[in-house]
Amino acid sequence: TSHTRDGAVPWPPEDAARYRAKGYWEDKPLGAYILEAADRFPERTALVDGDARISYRELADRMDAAAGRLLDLGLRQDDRILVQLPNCWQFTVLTLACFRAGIVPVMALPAHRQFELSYLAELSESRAIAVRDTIKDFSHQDLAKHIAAGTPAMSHVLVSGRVDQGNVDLDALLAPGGDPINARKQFDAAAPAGDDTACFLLSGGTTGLPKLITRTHNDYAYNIKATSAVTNVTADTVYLGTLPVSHNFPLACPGILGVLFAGGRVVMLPSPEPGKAFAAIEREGVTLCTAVPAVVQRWLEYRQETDRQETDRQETDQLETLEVLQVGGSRLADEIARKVKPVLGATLQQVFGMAEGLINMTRLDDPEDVVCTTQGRPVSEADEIRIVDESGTDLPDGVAGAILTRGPYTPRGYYRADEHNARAFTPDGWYGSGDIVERRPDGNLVVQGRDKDMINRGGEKISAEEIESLVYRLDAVTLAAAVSMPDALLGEKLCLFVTLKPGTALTLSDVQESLRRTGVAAFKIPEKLVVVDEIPTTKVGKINKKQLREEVARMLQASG
Ligand code: J2J
Repeated sequence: TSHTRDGAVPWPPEDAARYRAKGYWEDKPLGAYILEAADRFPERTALVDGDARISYRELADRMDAAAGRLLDLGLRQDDRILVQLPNCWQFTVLTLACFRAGIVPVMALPAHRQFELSYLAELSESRAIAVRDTIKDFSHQDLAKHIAAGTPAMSHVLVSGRVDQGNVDLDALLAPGGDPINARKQFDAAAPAGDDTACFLLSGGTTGLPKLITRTHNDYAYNIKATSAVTNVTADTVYLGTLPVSHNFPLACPGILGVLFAGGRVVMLPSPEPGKAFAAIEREGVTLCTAVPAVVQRWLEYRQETDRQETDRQETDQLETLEVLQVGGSRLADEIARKVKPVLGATLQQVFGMAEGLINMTRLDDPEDVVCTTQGRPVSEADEIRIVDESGTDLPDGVAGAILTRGPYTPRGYYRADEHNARAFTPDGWYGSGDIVERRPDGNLVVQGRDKDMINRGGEKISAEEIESLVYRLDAVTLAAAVSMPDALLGEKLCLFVTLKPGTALTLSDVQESLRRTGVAAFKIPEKLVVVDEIPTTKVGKINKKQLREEVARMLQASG
């Protein structure tokens, strides 16, 4: 594989040429799509966040003005900004301004802490970090200052809210500018190329720390267009973004960006709490929303509860406008899937996607059996899929195996990760996601499991290896194994098995406290600890995680 100078892995030239010839890649930067929408619908509302309402004209104005101010700070094309913002209009405007200026946002999660942020800042050589001052009493501003102090390349801390001296006022940076026409000319002339990196997404993490995924303007634009077509996004679409929007799913599948490309309206909400989400759906006339299965379950329960209380449903149907509910990120149980239409009144669209590229979706007009029991099929005719056994031999339809994929929006390697790339990609560029999938004769995929060492906690991915390596910092621990345990709401939670040095003891709160001190995102902290005399191994001497998963499942069942 060849590498560009900055560590991103390009597509081979013959594939790139084919993707261009077919029109998948338009060599148009992401910001240009937004400006086209703004030209068509200047008066329409683009973005809603609480009391803030931003029209397309204002969005375009803010985008270019902010891009100019980023350059004024001394940032240049291909410089990176570590972005850690909650769901708010500032996230969207900053992301668009970065696209416009060719500056690359690194999509960190609000849940990340010192451990993840310092690693991401260093790997991406970020020159700036953007945060909200505080979220739920946690000072992201203090953490950001700390990260900046420890990252040689980082010279700017951008803060939305109460801004400490020495930091940059992000809200002011994102304000509309004085001369939109000139700003636009300037950025049109210096626009990033289609092959340039548009953003860094984070991998779900199968080994060690999360990898960075470089998404180019070309491939991400196509990702957005292809998913928008399948989900039928138009200028009349009203989208509610409730999942953390730095995730690929609510960002671009079709998500915020797809809806803004089309001239629709995006409503940003910081959490999917059903009371607030339903009220927002009613208030804004939301037509499309994205959820993980755990959120769907909460919505179903809430709805059934309020239905019992309301006698006159006609007048109080808060979800009347909701046409499509997209669900993915982890496996949606068939029996939950069957309730979506009858209880919420929206068409279910199952989505099996990954930040690494490939997106599968059920179609809006698929029969109920397909919608409720499969995770759909690729969104593009150019997505290539193979289902293979352990030796890499293709399997027939109906037999579950490991999924491999290639295509115009599935990059050929992680950023600066040669060693990992050699394992995650075949020599001819197929990406193995680690999911075990069955392809039905009708082409739809059913996710049966996975053979990667990851815990999927309600859609948030946790690398077992990452947690184990931190647990080994504890003196008492001789052997550690992080595995998933079943959870009724989240699907899976993290359970830690350990063996200890003779004469030592360890409690769950010891482990939790230690990880918290390390500054690890809260969702990665183990929720159960099992101290054992011996951890079982397989014939080849690896930890037998399957047996451990079964063991903890039995323990939970026995304890009711
Ligand atoms: C089972 N497992 C699933 C599903 C993802 C759209 C939707 C999801 C993601 C995402 C995304 C699943 N059933 N329906 O980026 O754009 C698991 C698989 C997969 C991994 C990818 C999008 N949908 N998964 O979840 O990068 O194991 O992307 O390989 O976070 O989530 O995780 P991530």
